[in-house]
This record gives sequence, C-alpha cells and structure tokens, in this order.
Amino acid sequence: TSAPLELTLVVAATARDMGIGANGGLPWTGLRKEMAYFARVTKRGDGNVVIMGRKTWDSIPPKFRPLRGRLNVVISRSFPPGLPKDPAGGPDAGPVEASSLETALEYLRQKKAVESTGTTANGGGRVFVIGGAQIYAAALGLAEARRVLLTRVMSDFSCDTFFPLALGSPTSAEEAEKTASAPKWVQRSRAEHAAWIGEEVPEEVQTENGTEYEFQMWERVD
Ligand code: FOL
Repeated sequence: TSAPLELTLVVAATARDMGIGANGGLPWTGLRKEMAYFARVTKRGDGNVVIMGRKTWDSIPPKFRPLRGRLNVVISRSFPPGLPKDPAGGPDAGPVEASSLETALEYLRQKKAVESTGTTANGGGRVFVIGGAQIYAAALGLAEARRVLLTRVMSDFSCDTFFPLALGSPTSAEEAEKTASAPKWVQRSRAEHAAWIGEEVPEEVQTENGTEYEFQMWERVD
C-alpha cells in the first residue's frame, strides 16, 4: 500500500580490498572534503535518515553526534527488542535505538505511514546506511538496498574492517560462477550520480593530503 523504503549505502573504501576501517575508526585522517561530501549528500532534502551500527556511532566524535539535520538510528543487539521508541527532544534529537536493522526499517515504515496521513513531519526523506561492516552486510541482504554511494580511495591503508561487497574489481570466471545468482551492481554515469545527489560530481580524481579518491554511484539492477 506504500512505496517500499529504499536504502542507499554510503561508504568510503580502499580500491584494492574495500577496506573501510581500522582500530574502531576510519583508516585515514584528513579527508575533510570527502567527509564534507558525506555530510552534504546525507543532509540534502528534508527528513533524511542515517542508520548505523553501535560501533560506528561510537566512532563519531561526540560533538558531531547525533549527526545534525538527519534522524539518527543506531542498531545494537543490546537495545530492547521490538519497535523502537521515538527519540525525545527537538529536530536534532536522538538517536533512535533499534535492536536490529529489520526493526529499524519497520519503525521507519510506520513513521512514513503516519506522515502520509499528515499527522506529523519527518520520516519522508532518504534513508542512508552509513556502516559499519556488519550493518552494511545486513543491508546488502535486503531487497531494499538499491544503491551504493562509494568513494573509491586509491591509496592503500591498513584496515581491519571491509565493505562486504566487491564493486568494480575485475571478476574471475570462478567468482562470476559463484555470484551468478547474486544481485548485479552497475556503476552509474557521472550525470546520473549528479542528478541523484543533487550536486555536481567532479570528473577528475580528488587529492587530499596525498590521498587520491573518486566519487562513484552504483545501483542494483534486478
Ligand atoms: N561515507 C563516506 N563517503 N565517507 C566517510 O567518511 C564515511 N564515514 C562513515 C560512513 N560513511 C562514510 C562513518 N564514519 C562522521 C564521522 C565518522 C563517520 C561518519 C560521519 C562525522 O563526524 N560526520 C559529520 C561531519 C563532521 C565534519 O564536517 O568533519 C556530519 O555532520 O556528517
């Protein structure tokens, strides 16, 4: 009876092995413009949501959390089971505490349903999954996961946490065999990417503090 909730994963990962984290934080420091892109894209529009795991929440500097201008949903198995409660407080209240990704999505679906009756605002925006590895894996197992905004970091960094999907790495025949039935992901053009995020996407490789990276958008086709 309502449009299915769409999930967009947002991630920065090393090109070689999809590394996303080290020692509880990001593998790199000082990619300030990259982080600014993350903030702009997840904020643009009204009523956007960021879903993250508890370890990712802990990794965000306290002065930046909850991430401003977005409804923050944090997932931990140690939160009470069942439908999460609305957060107390104003527009930057939160976070919403959910015991699983599924209950988080159920909460957002209800919020959307309520919103469409005109009873309240919020919940009608884009839903971004911002990590970490366990939450990305759970999201990628759902039909709702439609898109990945990937920042491909060309430099190598030592990582202990990895994005659980290879995007844009050459696929061997054996790999192709075992992934034949898996969802197919395709990279969208720079123009399609720009249209979706609502801002220009630079064509050239970005460099900050000697680290090269590139902004990409991937979509699932099935
Ligand atoms: N996706 C991308 N593209 N880059 C990332 O760095 C990234 N990081 C996470 C998830 N997806 C990502 C998870 N880690 C903040 C800190 C860590 C973090 C996510 C967000 C954070 O403090 N964000 C602030 C911006 C602060 C600033 O401007 O420096 C925010 O308001 O979003």
